[in-house]
Amino acid sequence: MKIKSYYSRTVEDAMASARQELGPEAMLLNTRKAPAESRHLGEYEVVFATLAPQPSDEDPSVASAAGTSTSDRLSQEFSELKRELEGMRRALTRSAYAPSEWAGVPQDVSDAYATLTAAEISPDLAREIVQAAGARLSNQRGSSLRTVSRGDGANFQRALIEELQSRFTVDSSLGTSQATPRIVALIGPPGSGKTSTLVKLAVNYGLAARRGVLLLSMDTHRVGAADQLRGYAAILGVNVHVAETTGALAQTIEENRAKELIFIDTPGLTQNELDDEAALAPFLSNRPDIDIHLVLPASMKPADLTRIVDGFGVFHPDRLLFTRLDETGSCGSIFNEAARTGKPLSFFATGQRIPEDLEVAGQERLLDLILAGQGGRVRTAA
Ligand SMILES: Nc1nc2c(ncn2[C@@H]2O[C@H](COP(=O)(O)OP(=O)(O)OP(=O)(O)O)[C@@H](O)[C@H]2O)c(=O)[nH]1
Ligand SMILES: [Mg+2]
Repeated sequence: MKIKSYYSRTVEDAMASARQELGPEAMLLNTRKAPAESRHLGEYEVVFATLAPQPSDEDPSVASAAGTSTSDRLSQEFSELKRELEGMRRALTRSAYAPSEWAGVPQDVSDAYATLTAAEISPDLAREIVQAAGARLSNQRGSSLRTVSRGDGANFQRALIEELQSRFTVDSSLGTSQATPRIVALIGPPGSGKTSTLVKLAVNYGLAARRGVLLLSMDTHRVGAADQLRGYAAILGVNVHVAETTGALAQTIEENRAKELIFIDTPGLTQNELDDEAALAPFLSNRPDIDIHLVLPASMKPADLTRIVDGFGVFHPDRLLFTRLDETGSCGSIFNEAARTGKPLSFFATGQRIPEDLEVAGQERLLDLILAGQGGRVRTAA
């Protein structure tokens, strides 16, 4: 294997030289700002590996980092690779932005775009946010990002946080009014974490506060689904009812008006099954006293998530509740959906432990997760 570095004014130019010389099979190992000692060769360095040895290059802008390939050399390259991974991700994302749009734009601004897209905030939304943050800073809507002066880094980042915060809301109250019983239904795709989150909520907001709690299961689809809830209920010493029909559900609610909190578990529905559930969606969405939380895995691909959120629109969910935050490093899709739908975020589930792995959804928490890609340089304002 041969490892070779290419230097140029931009990442794109360096990559073009490498591809031209090494061909399409060459593997990109690293992209970074060139270290000070080799900055004279070009501002950016891209490192490629090829299996076949390549003829040496006379071009002074191209420096060979190969030499005889020893294991020391390789391990050095790989530890370097690890350290530079975050920088590479940002540099590559930055290079996805149209060069004409970026020309003259300060690094803080392009870094912000890179961080947002690396967190999987959709590119269009990320661009809009970065532009709006620039406009916020200069207080002129539609003004160019180039008007953000280079010394404005901290102010720009503050404007960025304000802009992000202005685009989504959080609300972790349970129920649609303070009147009791407060009734909460969890809906969502199969396996998204509805039942376990429902139990976490029942423990944290019912049992821990010594409130009268009733668990209701509409999940008669899957073999053993209601038993799963019964099992938890038995451990917790809480009542559980299984309702086969929406009529039975309504009746059980009426019979339990003395309870303070009623949690309704529903079957996990695929896109195809959404249409089959003719009765459940209109029933829930026509009951203003039922607070409907759409339970979604944060680890899902953004496009799939959008499709699922749209599919569950027939239920008119009141809030979005995200699970599996522990399983993903990119929480931008939570932001995408909260911003796109305007629905408040209610809770975050962060693991399998019941009842511990549940948090109220916090604006600052989500921004921390999204901006963590900036290596801690951007923190949410205290
Ligand atoms: N890592 C992780 N696992 C979770 C989280 N929430 C739930 N799970 C796990 O996901 C699996 C499915 O959880 P359930 O609560 O049964 O999901 P569900 O939405 O009720 O599933 P269906 O009723 O089949 O649609 C279980 O193994 C849970 O322990 C979370 O926040 N993080
Ligand atoms: Mg379930």
